[in-house]
Amino acid sequence: MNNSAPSSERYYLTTPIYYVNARPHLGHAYSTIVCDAVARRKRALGIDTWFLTGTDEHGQKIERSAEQAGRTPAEFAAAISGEFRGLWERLGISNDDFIRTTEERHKRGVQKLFSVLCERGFIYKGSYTGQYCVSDEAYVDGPPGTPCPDCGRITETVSEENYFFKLSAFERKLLEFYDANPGFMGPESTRREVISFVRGGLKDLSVSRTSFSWGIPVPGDEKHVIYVWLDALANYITALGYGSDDPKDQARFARFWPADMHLIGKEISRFHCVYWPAFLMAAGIPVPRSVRANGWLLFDQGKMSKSRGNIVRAETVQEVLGADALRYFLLREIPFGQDGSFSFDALVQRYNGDLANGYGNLVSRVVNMVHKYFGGVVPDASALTNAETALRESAVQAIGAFGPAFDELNFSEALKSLWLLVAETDGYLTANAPWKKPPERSDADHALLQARVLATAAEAIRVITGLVYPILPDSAAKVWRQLGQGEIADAAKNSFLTTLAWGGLKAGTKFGEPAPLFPRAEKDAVERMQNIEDQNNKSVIEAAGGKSEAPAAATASPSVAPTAPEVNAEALAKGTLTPTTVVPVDTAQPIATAEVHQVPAALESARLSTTPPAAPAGAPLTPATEAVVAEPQHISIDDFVKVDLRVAQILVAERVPKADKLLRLEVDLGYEKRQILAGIAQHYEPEKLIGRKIVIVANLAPRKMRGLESNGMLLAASLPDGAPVLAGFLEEVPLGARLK
Ligand code: ME8
Repeated sequence: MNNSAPSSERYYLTTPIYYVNARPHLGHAYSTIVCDAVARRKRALGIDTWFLTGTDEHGQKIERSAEQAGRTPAEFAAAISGEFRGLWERLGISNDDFIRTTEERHKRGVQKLFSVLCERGFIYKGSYTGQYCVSDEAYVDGPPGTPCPDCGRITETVSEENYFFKLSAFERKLLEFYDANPGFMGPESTRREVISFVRGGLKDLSVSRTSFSWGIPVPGDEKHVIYVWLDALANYITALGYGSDDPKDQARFARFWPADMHLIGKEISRFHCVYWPAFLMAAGIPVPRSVRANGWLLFDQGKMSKSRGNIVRAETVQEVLGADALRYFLLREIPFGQDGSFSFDALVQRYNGDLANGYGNLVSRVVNMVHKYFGGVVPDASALTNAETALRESAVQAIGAFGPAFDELNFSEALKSLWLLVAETDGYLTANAPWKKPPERSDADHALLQARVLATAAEAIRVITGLVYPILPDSAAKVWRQLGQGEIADAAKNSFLTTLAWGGLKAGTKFGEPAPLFPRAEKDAVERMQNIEDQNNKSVIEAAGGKSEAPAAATASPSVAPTAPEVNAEALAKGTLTPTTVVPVDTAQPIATAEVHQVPAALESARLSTTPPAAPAGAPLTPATEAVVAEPQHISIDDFVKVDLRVAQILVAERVPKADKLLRLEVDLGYEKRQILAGIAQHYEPEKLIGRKIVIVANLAPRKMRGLESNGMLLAASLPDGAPVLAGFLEEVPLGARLK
């Protein structure tokens, strides 16, 4: 099946295309940096490389995010896609193409793929009633109310007439394929999971939707849009030119397909290792050569993700320590394929230890001494001793070990072994101390030693720098210049890694000027990064008019995943919050709110929740009190509309074991059902709540409490004693109605 140009001649690699429902964070940067490092090494090995990334812009999730932000899906997608593109430029990512699934070239290719699947008899029309997770854009087996196995959100029941893909016909074929191609997917845990999923049986897959329109229409039946995963996966071929009549596109497709590696996060293995090869087999297109799944970057104990709100932005690290520091940390710290924790402390520790004090310091010492003792010209290293031979052997070993480890994506091992060479070179330098002339050594002997030691150490640095270039491209470029080697990007174009060997640094080479590489991070570096993140979060919160845990879709206006006010627990405990403060009910704290009929006022006061109260705790809610509290900290109407207040009906209400204050509610918004946790258990009997219509903040970032996810918060007035009174309506209101 894989019969195009062999990998030794060309290499095509891809990142996932990222959803545009929120701004990029370190998790996205991680996968993209891995691909960038691989692409750079391949190019420097003289391999014709094509590196693709892009954004996934269709589907119900994006349509809803756009609606919540008060934008059209197209505007919303363009803004966030721009954020991704801008970040990759800023980080110096060397992608050859960036595909947006809203582009015409993609639409054309997807429609062609769909038509080919129809023509070849793998698509038929049927009807589907089942569960769907909008967040993961995935079908889920189980009865109504089943939570999504991936994200835990309550699935929605969809009942539609759909087109189906005959996935069931590929069960055996896929298993045979995995068997015949053991290198197709990795790491081993992914391989095992995928195989057991397929062995569990494959059902036909619904590949169109009719209940929303933000997608690519099914050719000839435009009320259907193509299932977002079929649409998204096809980016890997449409970006190359699949579906185009232009001979240039056709040539690119013929040259680079099948892909050598789809690099993905482990949670989307099923789509890449099951659906994607099945679609391709059905269409008669070669399947990719490999899929590799990175583990998750964890932060504050959980997967870093926009929905959890526990993100760190790559820009923050870049601003304080530089992009190379981030690349080094991610690739050195996390054994590829495993989950790994990110923390500012660990980052700074690695930066100072390995880069500032390690490699950076070594380069600076040697380059400065070559300038000081030899006028910046590499001396002739004659009369070598055992020490030079030993260092040379270590370098030769490093050259031999680094490539295979890197090519297996064992970046951490590759770097670890290369840093042994850094340490050895450092030790060699210290042992020979070319800066110190003992009195018994003649000037001539000392000059010989200096020449030998500095030329040898500089050569070791050249080897280290050449090898590490794909991981530290900016720093390697600086060192290459300082070593008088010119532009490393040009060297990469000339495939310098194919000939990197000991002995390349010639005597007489003129060094460039010394320049700082990795200035030591001072004690405040962690704090500075935290402050930048806090500042960023604060601006999100201010934009949303409250306190939030969900900074994901930060400041740029269209990207804001609107947030809602949250309890100021400390103030509450001290009894310092006034009754006009809106607080979430999901925090198991007393609730307070202004009258719900005046939602803007409620929100306004939420914004005030962090301001010192003017009224004593428990003071009766009077207009006068409100007037004092309501100092003129106004939010604009634009801020207000970001908060999506909706009418919902309680379907299920039950106590949460071992949590006195919490109720677990399942609520129906008309357009979807979801789970909310509310801190009202001491004031409401669960059974009496069933059927009741309430008001919820529908676009609050999900959060976990007692292991359960809460998707929104309900609004209630807080009586002076802290008892909540749920907001409701005197007239009939339809489910899902928006309060505005
Ligand atoms: O899934 N740790 O897009 P997405 C490691 N559009 N990697 C992470 C990460 C984390 N905490 N968070 C995100 C989609 N990633 C689909 C893909 S492809 C045809 C369609 C990375 O925006 C990782 O690569 O949710 C993960 O698979 C991807 O971002 C998910 O991005």
